[in-house]
Amino acid sequence: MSQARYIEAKQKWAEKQQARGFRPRAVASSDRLPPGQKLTTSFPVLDLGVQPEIPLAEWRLSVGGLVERPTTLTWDEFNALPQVEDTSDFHCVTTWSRYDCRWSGVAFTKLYELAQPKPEARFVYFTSFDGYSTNVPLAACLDDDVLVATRFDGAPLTREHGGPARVIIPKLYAWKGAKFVSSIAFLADDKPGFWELRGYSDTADPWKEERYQDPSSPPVPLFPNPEV
Ligand SMILES: Nc1nc2c(c(=O)[nH]1)N[C@H]1C(S)=C(S)[C@@H](COP(=O)(O)O)O[C@H]1N2
Ligand SMILES: [Mo]
Repeated sequence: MSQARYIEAKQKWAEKQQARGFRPRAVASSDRLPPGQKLTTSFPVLDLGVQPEIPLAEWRLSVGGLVERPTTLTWDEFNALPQVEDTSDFHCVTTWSRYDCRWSGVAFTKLYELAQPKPEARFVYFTSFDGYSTNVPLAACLDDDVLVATRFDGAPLTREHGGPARVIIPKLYAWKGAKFVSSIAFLADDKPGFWELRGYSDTADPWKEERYQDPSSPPVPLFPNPEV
């Protein structure tokens, strides 16, 4: 499927669910699997039809926006930061979940500490090398299981799963974790990302089944997303 048709199909799906008045299911299926999810042991690949190839010598991660110390890290500088490992479950909005994903990389809180966000910063906007973007409330990024991961299950992160580096936010649906991440911006106001502009939830809590925007809430302003 072409990229445009894939995006259109996924957007139509979200619109249909919204039009139907999608309502979260009341009960989780177990204490580990969020409601409406099915467990898989495979690891599906979801992207926009592009898996950008970024030579490590050219890779940069910029951390900026409302911060005291805007920073751009090279691959070597990034890898010289303290490394952490965390095992977490992965929940995709298209209803598959995968347990026990072992990620390692740099804790989001470490990047937060380096850049020193100003008190006005309340949202985080991630941008990727494939033109993807996603927005997350800052509070949700400050859990100690949130990482910019460069390794998965003990091996360097493959390109199909978002290498050289991707964001992992285990407590939210996986679209909130930008693969091929290139920049992290701290913002005062929320700014919808790629799927959030196309009907997906802003907050994306899998336990509350926040898959789509609530049709009764005001629509997200459809300003053109400059990254795409
Ligand atoms: N840059 C980028 N990040 C992305 C996506 C994407 O298309 N591009 N898809 C998101 C979605 S919808 C999911 S479910 C996960 C999929 O990660 P995986 O391909 O490693 O399973 O990445 C998320 N991050
Ligand atoms: Mo997804």
